[in-house]
Amino acid sequence: MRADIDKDGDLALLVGSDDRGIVLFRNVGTKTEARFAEDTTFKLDVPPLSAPALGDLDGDGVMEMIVGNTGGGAVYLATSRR
Ligand SMILES: [Ca+2]
Ligand SMILES: [Ca+2]
Repeated sequence: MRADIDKDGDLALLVGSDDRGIVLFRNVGTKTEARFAEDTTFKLDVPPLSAPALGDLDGDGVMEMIVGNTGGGAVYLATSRR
């Protein structure tokens, strides 16, 4: 899925993997000519074969993440304002 997770105006990719949790690819190109590179500092341990989804579930203007997985469960990850 694509989202502007760092609010700098360009989109990043959050991708579920089979054994590496959620992998983040940041746009290291431009807004009009995107080029994605993995952010190896991003670590999010979730069950195998997970799939992320982002949305503002509680309407506070900050996105939360829900991660579905093959076990039929889901992990809810809340963000916080700083
Ligand atoms: Ca961004
Ligand atoms: Ca929210």
